[in-house]
Amino acid sequence: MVPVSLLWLNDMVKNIVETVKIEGGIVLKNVIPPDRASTLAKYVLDTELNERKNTDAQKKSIRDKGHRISAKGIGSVSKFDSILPELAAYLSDDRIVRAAENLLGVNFRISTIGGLVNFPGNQRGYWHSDWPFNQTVASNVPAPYPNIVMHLSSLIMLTEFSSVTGGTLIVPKSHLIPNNPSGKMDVDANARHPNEINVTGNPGDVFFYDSRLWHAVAENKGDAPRVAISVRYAPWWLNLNVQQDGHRDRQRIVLDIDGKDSITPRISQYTYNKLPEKAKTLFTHLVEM
Ligand SMILES: O=C(O)CCC(=O)C(=O)O
Repeated sequence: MVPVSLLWLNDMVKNIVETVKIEGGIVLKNVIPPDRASTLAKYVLDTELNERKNTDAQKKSIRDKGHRISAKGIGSVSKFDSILPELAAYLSDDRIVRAAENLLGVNFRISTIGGLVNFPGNQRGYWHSDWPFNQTVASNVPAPYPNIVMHLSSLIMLTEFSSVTGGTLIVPKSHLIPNNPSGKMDVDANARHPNEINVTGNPGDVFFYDSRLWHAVAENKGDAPRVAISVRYAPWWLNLNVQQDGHRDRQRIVLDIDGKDSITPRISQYTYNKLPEKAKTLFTHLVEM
């Protein structure tokens, strides 16, 4: 007989998969215990401050090439080595792994991890879909793209997401449109959308969505930073080399045309060895060679 807990998980995974397919995304509750979410938020805030000089220089160099990146009042983090074993345990939550496997197929893997700090009074961002559908990025899937789940995104909420704190703005069901406002289309990327809503949730919840879903940074009207970690998932067959520093695919497809890109840092063998066993396959391709 199948244990009741497995039946419950099967139903839950079915609901996640269906909701992502129909609505474009879903909030998964309590992926991280609230006290650990608050410790991880502190890590992201401290690391943002340490990395700020470098990050600002990188963003400036991208803007100097004429590309649009980020919005005023947004900080980011790219290094997670010291917290990766803990984070990886949450990322291999059964609900996420089973839903991602269902949507992307076996051997799916992590494409990027990034920390996000939206400071009070930050600027609203532009409507876009995530890589590889963001048309401002050199390594994009050109619109009109086919109706296939090709990449998944998630936002781990480390502080509260609400209409006050700047919970991400989304347009439900927009993942079914074969284009997004980061490219040429008849929708103003900077304007309010009649169907927009804020993603809401508590520290430790995760917004899990099809990367095609239109979304934008919302204004944080609160008095404390809104902190999140963005984690994205790719099927085994999607070329992630374009995000690898020093790889010839990145050189040809991105750098040779002065295109906009982003780099996914590699992880050390030492950090990889410390990851929980069930999370390792998500990271194997990122281990330093
Ligand atoms: O910080 C947010 O609410 C949205 C982040 C975002 O736009 C992204 O990760 O692409």
